[in-house]
Amino acid sequence: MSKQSRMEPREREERIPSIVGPIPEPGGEPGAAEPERPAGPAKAARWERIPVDDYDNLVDGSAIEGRSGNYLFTVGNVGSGKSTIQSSLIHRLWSDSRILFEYATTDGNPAHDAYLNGWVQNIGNGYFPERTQAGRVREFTVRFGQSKRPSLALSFIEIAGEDIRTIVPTGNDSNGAPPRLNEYLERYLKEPDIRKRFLFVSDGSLNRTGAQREGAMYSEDILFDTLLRYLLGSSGAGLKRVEALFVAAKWDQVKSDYRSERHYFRANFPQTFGTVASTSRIRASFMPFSVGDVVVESPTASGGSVARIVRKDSKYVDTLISWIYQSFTQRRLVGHTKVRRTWWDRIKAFFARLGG
Ligand SMILES: Nc1nc2c(ncn2[C@@H]2O[C@H](COP(=O)(O)OP(=O)(O)OP(=O)(O)O)[C@@H](O)[C@H]2O)c(=O)[nH]1
Ligand SMILES: [Mg+2]
Repeated sequence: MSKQSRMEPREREERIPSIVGPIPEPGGEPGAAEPERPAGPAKAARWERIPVDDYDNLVDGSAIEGRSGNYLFTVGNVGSGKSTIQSSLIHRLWSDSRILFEYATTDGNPAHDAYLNGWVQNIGNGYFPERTQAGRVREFTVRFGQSKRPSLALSFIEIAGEDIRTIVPTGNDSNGAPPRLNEYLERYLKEPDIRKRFLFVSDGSLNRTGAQREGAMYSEDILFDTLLRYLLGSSGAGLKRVEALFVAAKWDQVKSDYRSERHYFRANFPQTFGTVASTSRIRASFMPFSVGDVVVESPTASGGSVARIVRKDSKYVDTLISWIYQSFTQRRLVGHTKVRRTWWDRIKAFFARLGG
């Protein structure tokens, strides 16, 4: 991919059907000033959120079989932060001048690029993505790399937590059918020519130490453990190996409760940890993630409150980019940190030495 193949901002802008403001310039420091807002009273100057959820680019299930390529599957509970991580990823790839980046969706539907433009624009203006609606699956492909590094075509799936957590038995599954993931997701996971990597997203705000944690405690652990068993099991996706990055999301809210992300995962994921440690078929890394500084603005016109990103922090998303790129290409992006063997990997090596 040459420098010339990078889409110019103007070209990207023209693809947006209902744009309400300029797209952040590529190369601008995230967290630094986003596009200048027009003068005038604060209320009038505020950019609207682009309603990308209305765009017509849903997976209809007719073309999943036979797919190939590099796919990142982001899983986690409802509201854990999956879409925020994915849109931060696209925003950062888009705006980091050290990276060559382009949209590479193959089916020619302009709504795909418009959707990603909407994400870039929304997060650039401090808006979190809308919560993903259950039953609506979207697929995207982007391509990124550097002039002296291979270009990575990366596909990913946007799916709601509701469609993932159905894998966990509830005890109320009265019809006798085993609990299942969203059907489309299952079909992607069973495609043999798709190279798969996984982000397991944990909601840090539910794992704050203290009283309110009790209700949620270990439910993510059960979800993650069930998913890992599904991915590896012969009655599930039947994968030979699982390469996963466990992400402690909303780290800004929880970091003062734990000495490190290592302590976070050790405290909250005993069952998942046991499964990871007991097999050499899972390669696990882990990291904290935060979009940056978040304020809750209230009340809104509807009486609720809304969270806004007031300063973006690129260090977490850069680590994520490093992991994705290294994991798929075995190469390192220039200027990005090297992803080291993690604590979980080391523990596994220790168990392996014991003959476990
Ligand atoms: N403080 C803080 N809040 C966050 C962060 N990421 C997400 N949130 C909050 O969590 C909410 C849910 O995040 P989403 O990214 O929509 O979560 P999701 O996993 O995609 O949710 P579903 O699509 O409903 O499954 C956001 O609207 C924010 O209010 C973060 O890094 N820091
Ligand atoms: Mg979502």
